[in-house]
Amino acid sequence: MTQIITTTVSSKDKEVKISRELPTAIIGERINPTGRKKLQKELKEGIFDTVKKDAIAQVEAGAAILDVNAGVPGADEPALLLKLIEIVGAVTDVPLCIDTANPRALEGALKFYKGKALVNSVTGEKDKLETVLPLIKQYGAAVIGLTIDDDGIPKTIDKRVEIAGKIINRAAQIGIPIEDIIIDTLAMSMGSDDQAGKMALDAVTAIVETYGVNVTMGCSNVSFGIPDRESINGAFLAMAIRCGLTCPITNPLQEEVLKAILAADLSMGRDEYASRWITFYRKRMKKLKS
Ligand code: THG
Repeated sequence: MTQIITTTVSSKDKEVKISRELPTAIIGERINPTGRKKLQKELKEGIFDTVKKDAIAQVEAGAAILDVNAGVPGADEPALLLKLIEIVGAVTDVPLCIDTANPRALEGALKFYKGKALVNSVTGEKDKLETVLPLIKQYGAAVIGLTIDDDGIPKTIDKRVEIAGKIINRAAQIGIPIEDIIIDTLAMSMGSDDQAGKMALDAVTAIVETYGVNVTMGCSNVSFGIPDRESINGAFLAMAIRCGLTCPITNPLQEEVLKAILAADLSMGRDEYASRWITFYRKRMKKLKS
């Protein structure tokens, strides 16, 4: 029997639980300037209209957590990250996933954030383990562990399982419990490698069987460079949920994505009386009529 592990994250006012017995916890990916020229320009000029709009829309669509990334080339990332946390926290009440590779930005954000944050991310690389995990412990946060190490992205499932184990063990050594670790099995583009999707799905199954941990993936990555991305993202998400994915980083504003997640939850027996599906359907009907 695979273990059920519950991860809890929170904002000032709201707690979110992540587990395979609960509906999928969507981590909204939109507040990320990577590849969004218009958002990059706004953030550089100190304009936050798109951020506010995207934050509100993602939560309305069903995001349980919002990923916040301030990686604008040439900008002061530590300062911008604090600003984004402040602004998103003012217009929504969901917990945040702090997405940065900059240790100084991370520490500032953890100091500033009110609640139990989810940090995105640590890897199995030696220097990352030694800089990020102590901050997770100090601030009582939860963390996403990417299955990458000093040798790069592993080519086999076994190696991904091994790196996940290394992160979990190192965390345990400094007193971070396993429920505060969410493993990311790395969804890469199927446009550049047609085996990347299957690899990620098999890795989810293996990691869940081995450690029982909660699992995330940046699910929109799988469709880079292929037409009709929404359909691909939706099918991949539904299958990944069957394999044990509990908190995808994705875009709930894409209707096919949201429908796939809700239908997968219902099919997995995690939507009592189909009430979440029916609520979504009614909202959609109302919107179509207005
Ligand atoms: N794992 C973890 N964190 C991650 C990723 C991951 N964070 C970043 C990324 N991958 C997940 N977030 C996104 C955000 C946007 C897109 C994909 C993944 C995306 N953007 C459109 C594009 O580039 O074509 C542009 C957006 C727009 O203009 O609307 O697809 O794997 N832990």
